[in-house]
Amino acid sequence: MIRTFQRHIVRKQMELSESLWQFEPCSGPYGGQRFLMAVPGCWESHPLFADYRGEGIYRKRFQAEGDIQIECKGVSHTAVLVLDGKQIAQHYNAYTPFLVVVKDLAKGEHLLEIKVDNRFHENSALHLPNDYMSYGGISRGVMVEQLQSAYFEYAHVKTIRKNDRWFINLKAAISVLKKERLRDKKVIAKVTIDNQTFEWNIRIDEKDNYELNTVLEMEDVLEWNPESPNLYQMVLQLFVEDDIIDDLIERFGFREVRISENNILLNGKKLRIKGVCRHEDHPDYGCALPYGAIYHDLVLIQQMGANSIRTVHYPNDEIFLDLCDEMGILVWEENHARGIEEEQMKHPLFEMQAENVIKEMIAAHYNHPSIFIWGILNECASETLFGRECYKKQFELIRQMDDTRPCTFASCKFFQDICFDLPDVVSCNIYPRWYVDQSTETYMTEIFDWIEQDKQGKDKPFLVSEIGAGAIYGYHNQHQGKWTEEYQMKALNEQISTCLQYDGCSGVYIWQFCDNRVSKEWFASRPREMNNKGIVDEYRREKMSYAKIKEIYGQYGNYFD
Ligand code: ADA
Repeated sequence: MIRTFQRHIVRKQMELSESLWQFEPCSGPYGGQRFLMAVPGCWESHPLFADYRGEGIYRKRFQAEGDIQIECKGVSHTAVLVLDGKQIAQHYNAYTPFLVVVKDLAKGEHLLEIKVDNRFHENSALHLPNDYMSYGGISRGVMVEQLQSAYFEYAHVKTIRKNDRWFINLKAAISVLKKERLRDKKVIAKVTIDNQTFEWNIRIDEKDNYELNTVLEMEDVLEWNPESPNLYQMVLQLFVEDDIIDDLIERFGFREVRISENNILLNGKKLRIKGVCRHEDHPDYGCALPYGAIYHDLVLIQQMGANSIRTVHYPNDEIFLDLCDEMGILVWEENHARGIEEEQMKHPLFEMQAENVIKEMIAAHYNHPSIFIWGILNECASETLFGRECYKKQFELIRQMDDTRPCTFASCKFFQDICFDLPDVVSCNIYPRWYVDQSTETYMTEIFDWIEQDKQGKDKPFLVSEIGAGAIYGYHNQHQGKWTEEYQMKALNEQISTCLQYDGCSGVYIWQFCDNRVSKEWFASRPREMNNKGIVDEYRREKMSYAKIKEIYGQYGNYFD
């Protein structure tokens, strides 16, 4: 499964995932042997490779002819694509999609090989030993699509609210593969939204790419919000004379996110965030959670009264985003980085790799109404001048690509941070009662006082982007000390209640939804090689905190007024 709705009726698609591929590890005790491996999936889900860090080759045969596009939604974490023995693409980073167009294939069977690498190699500036696991494998869907002489590359919909009227700004791109077949022909792209249609006449000349940019006013709009997540479809069809040669279906929602003074407004109302941070992680599936397991997480989260998820610390699978769109869950989506210090940010490939994640993330996820904010560079060197330059450049890039959403970063450098003037929303990761032996009230007051003095982040909305405490599922002791379920529950009770009542705080993200595996090269002080601050454990069994959070979140609505 690639998405939760059909994206093409005319364009022929073939999913290569949701099937077994041949897998050959390149090293280790099974190096050179062949196995069957589920795609999408992580090789860690196979008992023989539960701890394999290295390279592996996946192979799949398929039938095709002519011009095709191969899209990988995510390969963890470095991929080299080889088709019929010839390298056609290379991609770094587990968490963003990439595609390659291959022209003039002969009719018949073709062999796709994907060489995957999950080692922390010297060319990897973002995948590092860390407080989460960098798994190995083709962890998201793979699709082959048959292309005609021209096709839709993308369509982005921006919804604009002006004096209670709704407009959409549509940007779509067409790519031409065979100009000679289209020259002097009537080429029309037809866009249908609801019952409005718009036609765009294209004169094919020497160019390979054509861009449409138009604004349409929409009547009787049903807004998207967490209470009523109304979704609309936009159908794009490409005609040559009277034949339809390509199509693209996109889904979006009418909603506006705006910052006003120190509030985040959703369709004009002051939003209160009751959130959780969530890693894509499960002992049975690694980072490749199937649709049903993602849905299960979202139901647990929503039933607990949360209205938002922060995708720590990387962009998530589009199935997750589709479900959030449908279920009305607000998403803080962030680029890939966690705790990268100045020295590591100076890695010669850091800037390019981080920017690529931003570019691929925004291009692919632009239309999801659930995403209400972009986050970058969690807990990186925002206390240094070099770090500041990186934050600045990345925010500029985001704003250039998307001026409809605010942006932020989660800082742990407050009291030294020199970047709070850069984001639209100031966010801090805080751990009173866990790493810091202070009450939440005292700690929050110190931070607010510092922001007031520092002035850079003053008068901006403020979010607690992480707060929490560890607990091992089923662990109790007489004194209810750290790592017991009781301690976690007591700490979270105080932390969350304080944040939600704190004047000037727009909301809170609990660290974290479920326990997650950490890379063993990093494990630090983590029992079980897991980050145990989940309010459910890795199998989604509720710790005592879950019911407590449900009680607290249940007392607060989605808005401040
Ligand atoms: C950080 C970090 C998380 C996690 C957390 C913790 O704030 O952003 O990824 O490591 O701390 O559990 O300590």
